[in-house]
Amino acid sequence: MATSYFSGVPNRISYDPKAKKGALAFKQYNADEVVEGRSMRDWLRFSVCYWHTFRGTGSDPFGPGTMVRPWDDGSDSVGNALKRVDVAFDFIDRLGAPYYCFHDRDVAPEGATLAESNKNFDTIAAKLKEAQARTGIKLLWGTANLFSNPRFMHGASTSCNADVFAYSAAQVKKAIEVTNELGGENYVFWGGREGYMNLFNTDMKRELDHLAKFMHMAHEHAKNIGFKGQFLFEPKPKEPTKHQYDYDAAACLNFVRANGLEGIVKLNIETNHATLAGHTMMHELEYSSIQGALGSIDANTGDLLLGWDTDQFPTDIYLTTQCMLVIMKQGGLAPGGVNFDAKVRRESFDPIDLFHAHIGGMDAFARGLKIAAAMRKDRVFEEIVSNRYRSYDSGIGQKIDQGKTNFAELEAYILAKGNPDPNESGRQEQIENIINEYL
Ligand code: XLS
Ligand code: NI
Ligand code: NI
Repeated sequence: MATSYFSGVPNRISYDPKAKKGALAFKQYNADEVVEGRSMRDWLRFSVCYWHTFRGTGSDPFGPGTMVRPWDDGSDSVGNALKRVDVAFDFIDRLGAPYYCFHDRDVAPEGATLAESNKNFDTIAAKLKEAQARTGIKLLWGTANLFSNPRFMHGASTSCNADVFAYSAAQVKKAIEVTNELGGENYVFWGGREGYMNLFNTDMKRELDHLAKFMHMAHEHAKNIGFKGQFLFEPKPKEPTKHQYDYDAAACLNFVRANGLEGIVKLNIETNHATLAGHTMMHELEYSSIQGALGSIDANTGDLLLGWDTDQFPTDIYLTTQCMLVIMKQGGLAPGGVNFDAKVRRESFDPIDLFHAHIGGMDAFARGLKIAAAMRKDRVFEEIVSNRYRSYDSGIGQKIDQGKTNFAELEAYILAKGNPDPNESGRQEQIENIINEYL
């Protein structure tokens, strides 16, 4: 159902590499084009996020919102929320993105009580369900906003206030149920304020224990209602708290293992969060992937000159190529996807900017996909890497790899040999040049 708010935008953004520069057309993303035996649509599984795209106002710590959104009356009424669903689905449909994501409170207004909030959520969910059926757009993941309301000032499941823990459980219970009702393929836990501001007033052990209990109860409830979606933790090191417990992939996976959540929770890795943690996106992806825990990604990028989570749209082909190399190596992300947890900048206030932003992000990822596929076809890194570790393919190296040696044998080996074989160059500059030949 086309609304009147995007006049001048085609009903469906097309793949048209010859369109003029800056046109509302994809130059790289051709949904049906097959890359390594799979369509681009299926490799990339793009998702539009409701919070930034339909609720973002452009406010920042220094000033109020700037966005011009003629369909939105600015109120937190159910009527306004219902109207927003029509506009959101019109937008996503024109874009041709197969998925969307939301927090409970993005789509439906919070009421005076939890019962009222749940009622609002049900009203909007019915409309979302109808819009999904009409357009074929699907829910990649749902989540709960456990950080905006002042009740969450000390955290949600890690709050010092047991009633807030209970409230959070009730809210997540409902959010999982609605996600299930809408056929959501995943459910995300981003620990909004699960962390601390001050260690002197914090019982860290107790808080982490509560977080683990919360996750087990969430899993139990999901099982009870037959929710088949994947649970995902979204690591972030700081902001809003000074130290979030889900700091990075390593901290999350340690928590998962320490609390018997293996096989229950995977990770949703976000670029800007990786940067804030002092990692590259590629590091976080690789680190989770090698442990079978890379479930989905929040595709955005930070600004290295601004210290916060600016959540800009990804346009850097080098970055998207790195992402796709790791994603392709593990055979894709499904049931996860590439969610644009990204917002237009405050100065880009027109509705049309939302299209330019998403088209740019989708094209950047499509181009990254094609570049990664070309590199994989030539087996560039595969050969470099296997050659680099070839000393482990036979002899003493093979014994080490197979766990068939010990310190005494290794000592005898090296004493007899005198010195290790000489090292070889890492050839980093050459590798960087090779990468540029593909870009
Ligand atoms: C905030 C997070 C958030 C999650 C969903 O920094 O990225 O938007 O993706 O709660
Ligand atoms: Ni995110
Ligand atoms: Ni973020």
